[in-house]
Amino acid sequence: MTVEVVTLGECLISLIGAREGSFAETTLFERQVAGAEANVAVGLARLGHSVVYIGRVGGDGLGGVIVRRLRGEGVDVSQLEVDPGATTGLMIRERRVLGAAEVVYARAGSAGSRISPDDIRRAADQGVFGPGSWLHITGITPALSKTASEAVRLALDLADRAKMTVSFDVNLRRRLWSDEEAAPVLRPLSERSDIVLGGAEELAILTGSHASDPVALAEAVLRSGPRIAVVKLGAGGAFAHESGGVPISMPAHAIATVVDPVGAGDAFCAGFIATRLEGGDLAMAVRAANACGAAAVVAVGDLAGIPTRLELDRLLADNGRDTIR
Ligand code: KDG
Repeated sequence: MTVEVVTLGECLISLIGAREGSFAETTLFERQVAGAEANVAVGLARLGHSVVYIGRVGGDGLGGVIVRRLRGEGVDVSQLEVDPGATTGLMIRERRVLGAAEVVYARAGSAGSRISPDDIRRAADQGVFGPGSWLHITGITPALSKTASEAVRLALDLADRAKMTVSFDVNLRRRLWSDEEAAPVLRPLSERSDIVLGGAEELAILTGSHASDPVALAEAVLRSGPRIAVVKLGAGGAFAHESGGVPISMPAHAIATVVDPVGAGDAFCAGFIATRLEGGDLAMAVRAANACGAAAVVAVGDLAGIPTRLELDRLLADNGRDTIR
């Protein structure tokens, strides 16, 4: 099996408020597919790369929705197990135009949280971990359960052995664990990765640094082992530093309005990984990542805005035009 990217995690059903407003005022929710690593997988598939997703969904209709959606997007779901003993995890979220939108998880004991080293071994037996491939992990999976945390560590061991490139997106989820619980678990994962991506606050917690300045944060990441650090700055674009290289500060891809910010970081990772796989340098990768992140926030739902190859090429070539006639 030749695969460019392997990822693992929990894919969720996301119930998103159909209109802007608080939970108290929201009566209609739209059913969508979400989950950080699955979002990255879909992004990579849309950009033309082969990607295997390792995980578990419930033996309920909702698990079926996920399998069909990922398969339909071109993600290899041969390692996405349907677990009849558990239900599919849910993420319920309101949408707000003012202030932070609230998220409620219903995922404790979910099928996705039951991912274990056995799932990784099964995938490895199918030849999923091999030289030349890329492993993408996030800090969400280790928060889900002991077996999920072990699964991530085994995936890293196998990636090390196969000399795969490893990217790690911090994705701190405070509804799942505290900073004090997360930092000691995430730090060794980050230190063993080649590329670490995260928001400034996440990287400060990860590195134990008191800095908020992206330059200092990236340096702290590089000192701990990885060769590339990427600080995602949202509307401020991104800052990236590769050991021995010149640091890059890249403005965000301009957009008029943020419609739904959730999933932007995953689209960013997809654009970054895809460009590196295509031989692009750090600046090209960050530019594509910014464009993917911008595309993601102008549509409702994690997956809706992630660009296809054609859309990304247009965004990158776009000189401020608003219509293609
Ligand atoms: O990055 C978006 C994800 O946060 C969302 O899809 C759900 O993976 C998720 C999580 O655990 O928060």
